[in-house]
Amino acid sequence: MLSEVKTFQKEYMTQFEDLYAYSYEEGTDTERFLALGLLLRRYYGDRWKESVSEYRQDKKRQVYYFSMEYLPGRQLKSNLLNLGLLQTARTAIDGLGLDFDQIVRAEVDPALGNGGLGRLASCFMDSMASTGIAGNGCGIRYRYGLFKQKFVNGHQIELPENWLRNLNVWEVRREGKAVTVRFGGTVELVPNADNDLKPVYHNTQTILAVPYDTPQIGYHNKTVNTLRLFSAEVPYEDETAYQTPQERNAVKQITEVLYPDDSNYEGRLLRLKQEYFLCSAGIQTIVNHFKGLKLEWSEFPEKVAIHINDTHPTLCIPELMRILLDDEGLSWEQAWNIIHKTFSYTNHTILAEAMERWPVDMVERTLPRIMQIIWEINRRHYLIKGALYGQDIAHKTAPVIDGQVQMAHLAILASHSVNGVAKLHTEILENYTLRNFKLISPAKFNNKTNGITLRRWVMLANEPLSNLIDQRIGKEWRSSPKEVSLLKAYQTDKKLLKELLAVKKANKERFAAYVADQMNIEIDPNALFDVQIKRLHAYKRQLLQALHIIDRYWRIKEDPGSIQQPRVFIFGAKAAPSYHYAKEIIKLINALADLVNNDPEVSEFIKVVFVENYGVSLAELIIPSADLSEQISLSGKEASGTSNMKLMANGALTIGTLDGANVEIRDSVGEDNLFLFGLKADEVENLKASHIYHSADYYHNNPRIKRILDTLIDGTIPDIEEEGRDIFDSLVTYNDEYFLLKDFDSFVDAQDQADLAFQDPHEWARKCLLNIAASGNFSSDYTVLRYAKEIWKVDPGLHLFNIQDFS
Ligand code: 26V
Repeated sequence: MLSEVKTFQKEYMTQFEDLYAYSYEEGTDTERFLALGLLLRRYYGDRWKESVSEYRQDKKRQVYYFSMEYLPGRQLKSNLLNLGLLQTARTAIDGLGLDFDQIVRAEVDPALGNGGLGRLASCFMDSMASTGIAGNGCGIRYRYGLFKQKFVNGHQIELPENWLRNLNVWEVRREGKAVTVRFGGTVELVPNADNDLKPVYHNTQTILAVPYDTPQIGYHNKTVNTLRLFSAEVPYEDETAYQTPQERNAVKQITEVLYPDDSNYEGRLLRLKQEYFLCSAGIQTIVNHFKGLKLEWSEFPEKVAIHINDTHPTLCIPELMRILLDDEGLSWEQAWNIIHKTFSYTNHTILAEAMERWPVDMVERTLPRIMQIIWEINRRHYLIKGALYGQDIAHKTAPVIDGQVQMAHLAILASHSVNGVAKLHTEILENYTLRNFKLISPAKFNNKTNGITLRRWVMLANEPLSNLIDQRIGKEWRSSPKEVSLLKAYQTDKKLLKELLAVKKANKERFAAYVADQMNIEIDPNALFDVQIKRLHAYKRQLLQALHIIDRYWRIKEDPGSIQQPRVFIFGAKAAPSYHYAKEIIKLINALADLVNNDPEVSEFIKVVFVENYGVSLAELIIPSADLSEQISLSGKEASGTSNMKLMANGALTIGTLDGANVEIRDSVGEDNLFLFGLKADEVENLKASHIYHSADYYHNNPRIKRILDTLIDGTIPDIEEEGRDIFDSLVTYNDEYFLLKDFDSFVDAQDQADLAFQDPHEWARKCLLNIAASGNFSSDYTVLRYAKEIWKVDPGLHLFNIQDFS
């Protein structure tokens, strides 16, 4: 270790001086970070090369995970951990008189995603490498990530996120592997010498897709996979085609910025272009690789498994059809057969308003050949499925309905596997949302409950907890996550429970220091830290928590002493820029924070903290400090949730509805170790169908609710005239679409129980321990192993996993 540290220090100093021509002592933290990153490249370079060449030489079956979003977080510590170099690097860097943790924080956190879907993709990349699955990620190298969020007078303001302003040390530009992507123009089908129809293109625009590769390093194994992100550029040899700066800019526009997840999905031309750009570039890359293997086309599905993360990359399907038909001369039947064996699709949402649909004329204008292929898929669908199941079913499941391309329909029809992301979600898909598809192809449907990588979310985010676990049960849990359940045996071990509380306290102090420094708010680490961190959306019901805070406010005002347990309500959330209602909720919570935090009578018992610019790095700071995990979506709406798993793994107790993966969390940790409340999914459906819910009755008949809602419009909360009125109306006048008022009393009861439970630290710590012990079940290592076995049919590499572990 000592000589390793010395070598590392020497190499680091040389690396720094080579790069900047002065000593590391004079550098900035960013420079120190960049030198460290560049040094690391030498440590994984060989393994990366070997993994890639092994996959090629052995003609290994590979997975290609297509996602419009990735949220990898900072990569320095993660790469060091997986390489087994974390302690060496820390000792070496600190030994040079630098601050390792400060240097770590100088890395930018790439916000190339909106939320759960993007973070899941990154957990999967880490887990595929760590379980030795030959998995590649395909995505877009957005020039600007998701906007940077600022609060001005409590309102969300969006600023551009220029994440590439410094060198990105992890990526490698591979210009030599660039491919071209065609847009627009017209296409004519002309018979060739064999009398086959071949497309002839006129006036198309050609754009270069340049790949940037980032290594995905496996944990303590030899695997280094690749995340390939494509950037749109003007083709070098075709520069004359883009003469004006406007024309050249239009090309770069395609990968300029990530689209925010909007409450009401609206097809936008640029988004369609982005999606096709990713699909075409990725599929061409796969085809090029496959052609290098010199195999028959019929062997394509044996070598390639393509997974599409939600419907966003669905155009991969017609794009591969296009290449097989037009460039490779396969028949429709041969090509479709290959498609079907190759593709699988994950659904991440059942919200109807988020479903992707594209107007046929827009697709026609932008991607004329692709639209022809979609029409042919549609024609054959009616022919075959109509004959088998009748025209009504064929119509309801068609790829094109009412002049709109239905992305989900296309994805489901073409794929051999369609999965939901938690048990309840999959059941809802099968029985309601996608029931007609289940009818025509029952065997396609399956569930794969989401997971999280414990490496990032426990080992890196919560080193003190990880060390404590090591001390008790050894280190096996680090490569075999279910072994964390051995902790269960210690649930009555007073010493351990005390240590657990001490770790939590230290993490709370660390977050409190951040809040004091960044927001100038003092929070007490002895208070209960109550955390809700996720995209801002009406169905996730951040507003329910806001109403609960107002309730506490009045309880304290009216009867000081009625609330005994001090709490800090912590929020982190971004709202899509055009999602007006979500932004109003942000303003309400910020205004409420002003009211509560500045009222000495109240602030002793309630503090409200809405952190700015929530993302992966902030999550890593907040989650280890949480006591209570808010998972309070309206039952049936949250596909899975993954912050529920991260919080549980860090010893927070869940308060939640039986929604998404909360159901599995309940099953594995036991009903006594979380706080459940509210309507169940079937009760929500029945209530909706019966039309008997009148939210105004709750307002008029429940004095507590009336009091709270009046607070929104009577000036108690400063500066929310408009927002308060709109929110009031949504709950009273527009019948409370997400049943907040219906669930309110049961929510507050559960919150009061949580208060009570928190007052017995020993018992609370025992429940924390049981949550941590159950969290191994939610390792994304198991999730990807299930995908590998049941969907992708790929073998994990040599690794430490026991096959029983994930069955
Ligand atoms: C939606 C849309 C709508 C169309 C325009 C572009 C766009 C981009 C992103 C999104 C995000 C919605 C999908 C999503 O993040 N779903 C979440 O996926 C998590 C991982 O499976 C899951 O845990 C969450 O419950 C689910 O909301």
